[in-house]
Amino acid sequence: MANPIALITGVTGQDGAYLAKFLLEQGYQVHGMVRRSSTESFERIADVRDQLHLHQADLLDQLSLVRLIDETQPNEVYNLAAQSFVPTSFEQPLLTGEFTGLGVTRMLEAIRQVGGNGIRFYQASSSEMFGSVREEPQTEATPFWPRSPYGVAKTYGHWITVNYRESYGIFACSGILFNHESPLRGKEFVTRKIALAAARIKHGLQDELQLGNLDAQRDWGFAGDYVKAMWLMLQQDEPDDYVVATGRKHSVREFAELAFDRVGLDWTKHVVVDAELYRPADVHTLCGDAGKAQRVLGWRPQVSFPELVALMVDADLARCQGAQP
Ligand code: NAP
Ligand code: F7E
Repeated sequence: MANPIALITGVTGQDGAYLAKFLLEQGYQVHGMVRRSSTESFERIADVRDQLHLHQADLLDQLSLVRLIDETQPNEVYNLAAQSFVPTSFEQPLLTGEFTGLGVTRMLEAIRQVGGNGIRFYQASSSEMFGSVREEPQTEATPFWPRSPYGVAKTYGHWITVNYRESYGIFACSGILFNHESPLRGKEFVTRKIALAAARIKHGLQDELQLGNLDAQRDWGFAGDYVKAMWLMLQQDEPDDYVVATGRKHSVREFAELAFDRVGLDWTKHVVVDAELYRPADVHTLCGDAGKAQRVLGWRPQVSFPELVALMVDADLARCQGAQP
């Protein structure tokens, strides 16, 4: 039998890189959608780039998506591309709505027009949809109350995925993933920002780390574990929606304490709170119940919170070796 074909939008991002490597290991022919840029941003996929088929297209351009599906004829589409940074969504709410919200409809329409019902579709939904949480822990049945333009756009993307499944019989799944991190995480997200700063301070490259809301709590897992849940969703007999989480929450303060401990430093001597980094409306606490993913998919997270912090700090320590101030 021919190798299954997967198409990943957002292949240059954190999850795209982990998913591409995982699917290659499973024997897939992997296609990645990249947008045109004057400088390439392929660092995260550099080690597998020669095994990937990359195509230029953009979530804003319907025709490019139709052409992409037509050319690649995928069995599975993983829609990971989005404007994914919450603070930017307050600065650029319209663009975030276009990429992160309407972009999902454009992908689904391209599949419906070109691919019929044979293509399996994964939508990267987010715990940010729970926002001002109605209950704890959050499950697939917890009502949404998003607190940012990003969360609102993701909520739209979630429901349009459900709607295309119900209206047109597309095998469309929405993974409601809680925060997941790794050494490939973007430097602006709080975990990577802390890990990198702890490493740089240890190496004498900086002295201070400015953070916002230290009390915010998140259910943080490892991205390498979470991409397996995405794939498992598309291997089931029926499409459905799943929460993917560890079931444990920790504060930003705890993350900082552990990260600085890892390099033998006292975080209170280096972290400075900057009110500018507070959000117009923040999500104060998130904690997911992945019981359904465990029961139906047989999925469980493998990397614990202390292991995740250590993994990230150690990777940044290695990157900082020999760096100039
Ligand atoms: P990420 O590192 O920010 O990657 C986002 C990707 O989207 C990048 O490859 C980016 O390409 C691409 N992209 C953005 N706008 C695009 C456009 N207009 N056309 C084509 N590509 C575009 O995000 P991530 O952490 O890997 O997350 C993957 C997905 O899961 C996102 O949808 C995110 O919102 C969602 N999610 C993430 C988490 C998490 O904790 N990581 C949790 C829940 C849901 P460039 O390289 O060109 O910028
Ligand atoms: O913030 C607080 C901040 O930016 C986490 C995205 O992947 O996960 C991510 O969204 C918390 C917030 O992630 C700083 O106020 C304090 O409460 O790392 P973050 P996020 O907003 O939770 C969800 C699931 C997604 O779907 C998103 O795409 O940390 N915080 N001080 C800070 N946050 C940042 N970025 N920088 C700070 O200095």
